Amino acid sequence: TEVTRDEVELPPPAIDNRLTVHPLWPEIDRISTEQIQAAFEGVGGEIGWQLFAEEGDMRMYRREMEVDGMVMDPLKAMHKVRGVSAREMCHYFFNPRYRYEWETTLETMNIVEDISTDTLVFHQTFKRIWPASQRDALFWSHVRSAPQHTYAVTNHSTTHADYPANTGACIRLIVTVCLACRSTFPPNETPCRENITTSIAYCSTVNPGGWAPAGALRAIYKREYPKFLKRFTNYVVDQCRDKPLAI
Ligand code: 6CM
Repeated sequence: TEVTRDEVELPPPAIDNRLTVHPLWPEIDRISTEQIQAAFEGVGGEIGWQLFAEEGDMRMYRREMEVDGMVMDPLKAMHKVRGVSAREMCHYFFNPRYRYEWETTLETMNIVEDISTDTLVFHQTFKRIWPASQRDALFWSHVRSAPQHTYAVTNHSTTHADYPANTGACIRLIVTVCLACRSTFPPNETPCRENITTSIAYCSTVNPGGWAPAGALRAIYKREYPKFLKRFTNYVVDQCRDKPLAI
């Protein structure tokens, strides 16, 4: 499938009307609202969250959870990035144009449905990581703005007749991911690259969809998630350098 959208288009400040008439709209609206709200809730006071990675302003927590012997650890990461806006962060996370440049676990990516300027359905396959079998995922991806200079992308698994699960070499994983970003700048100042800070909350819950050795899977997550968040945020800072700030 070809990437059809205008790659320079930023996330729209309001919900695209084309989305609100789509059959997935009620689910997309409900899950995005829940995910964005949960993303900004702290982990400090909550029991069961364990810090597993820390570097500079980045902190990553997980809650060990197994269902029928399968690892489904919810993950939550917090980070702070200076010099880029929430809208810019979400632009680079949402827009497929840039995905291969920051997503190192990706093997293939197809746009299954172009719903609206703020919503796409993707089919992706991931690189096979020994000793697990290869995984794929089919999910809608929705970007929206929220009050307080906030933008967020929510990705959530769905189904599609043209992409049945577990028919080929891949095991279908089920994923819910939210990248929620909020920008701040000093009161009574005009936001610019020099004074803007964006707080990031990244939440991910992956059901591996079939048995994978728990220890190996946790080791993969421990290595891959910090790598992803560092690489992605550095990528956005690099891309935005010398471009006018987009709030
Ligand atoms: O959120 C991330 N990427 C988004 C755009 O691609 C999207 C991806 C969701 C899928 C996350 C799957 C994680 C598993 C990848 C490793 C596969 C190994 C299989 C091992 C056996 C189960 O939301 C960034 C995702 C960063 C993941 C480290």
